[in-house]
Amino acid sequence: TTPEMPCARPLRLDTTEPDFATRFAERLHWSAETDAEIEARVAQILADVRARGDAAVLEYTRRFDGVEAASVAELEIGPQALRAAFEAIPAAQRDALQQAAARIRRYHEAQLDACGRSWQYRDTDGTLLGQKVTPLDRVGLYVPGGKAAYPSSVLMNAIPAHVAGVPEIVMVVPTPRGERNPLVLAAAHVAGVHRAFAIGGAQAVAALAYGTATVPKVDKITGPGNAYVASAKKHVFGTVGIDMIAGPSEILVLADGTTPPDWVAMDLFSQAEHDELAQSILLCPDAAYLDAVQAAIDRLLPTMPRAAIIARSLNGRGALIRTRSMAEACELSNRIAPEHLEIASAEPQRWEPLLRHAGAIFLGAYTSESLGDYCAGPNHVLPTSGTARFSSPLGVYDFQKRSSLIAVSADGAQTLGRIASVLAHGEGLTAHARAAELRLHGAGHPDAAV
Ligand code: HSO
Ligand code: ZN
Repeated sequence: TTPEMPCARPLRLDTTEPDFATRFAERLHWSAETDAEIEARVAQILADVRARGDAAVLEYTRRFDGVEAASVAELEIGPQALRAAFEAIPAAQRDALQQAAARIRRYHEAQLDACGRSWQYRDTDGTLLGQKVTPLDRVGLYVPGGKAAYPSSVLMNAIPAHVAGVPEIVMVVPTPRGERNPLVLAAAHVAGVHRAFAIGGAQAVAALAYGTATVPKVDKITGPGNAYVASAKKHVFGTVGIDMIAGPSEILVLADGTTPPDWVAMDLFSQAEHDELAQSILLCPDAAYLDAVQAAIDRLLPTMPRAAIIARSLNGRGALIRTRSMAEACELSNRIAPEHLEIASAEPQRWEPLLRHAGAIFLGAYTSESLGDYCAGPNHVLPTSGTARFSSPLGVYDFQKRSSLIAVSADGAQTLGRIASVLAHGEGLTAHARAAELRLHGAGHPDAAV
């Protein structure tokens, strides 16, 4: 007997139905439930690593990953080992990694030029104002182990850090039973990771956040992870910076019916195959086109190795929605603020100006999200669960910080001093007022008669 082939029937909705709003809201709903038990265990691991450093990291690594080591130093994967991993993978994979890395680097260099540089201007009285942009000193990159390990995510996290000028990128990756993922190590080599450790989980996050004798303390931790890692990152936030805590991945396709239905079906699958909680939504004004995509889903699903996950994702969270028009589809998309937004249209440029909230916008039938996931150049770490309303893709700016620069001239101190003095008196802060007034000509200047 062959195992039963799953079938995928995303919810069919129509914006003209009276109960559309409710049914749509139900389908969108997702909440990051925090599991109290996970929180408690993570808090304990963090405290333990903070108190006992390497010894605690070793113990948890033995317990959770089944890796025996005499010291954390033994768990370091040196630059030679990263290079060796790169050299051992097939040439086609080496090439693909390098070409993807070059494109991702180029994109993030453009980002650095456009919005990652220091700037300043001068008032007419000579006062200089500006902002100085500097890279973080050291960042930690968390890479999940096992099935969830994506070499492409190593590139997407490490390259912007590198382009930002971060001098030390420290990667941690769990190696359950000592199994190292060669592609992850090869990607680390290509992306310019400086140090790597075969540790993971909350204990690795703690080691990076607090530092141990062997693992250096970093200033920020980025990268995806399971519930324990997410909880650990939330806990250490404040001690170090963190990137966003991502929810399940999502794609929204806006279709005008001109893209082959198979292409759209496969793009919905490619999101769904990540995770049964992933969300794939198609919006189109043409009901016959939605039928054609459903037919493509039915025909293509049995050919997919991950059919079971795809089916669970599409049945549980997917939707094919008929809208009154493309304009209405754009409005709906803005309300969702999807992580990935494909405009599967013959005139993507016509709709793009209407689309305000999305992590990444993919224009035209040829722009599959998949190309963006790996190698187009933009980052694939994107805001999920509607957070694209207020946040942005991971970028060079996440590995930089800004300092204000102020250099007041003697003339400038006259104008600014009078303003500051008035406001300081208004706030009842006399030292502030005096500090400004002392610098007024004829007041407290060392050359002036008192
Ligand atoms: N779509 C994922 C990224 C990814 N896809 C990695 C394949 N590998 C989240 O943007
Ligand atoms: Zn993907």
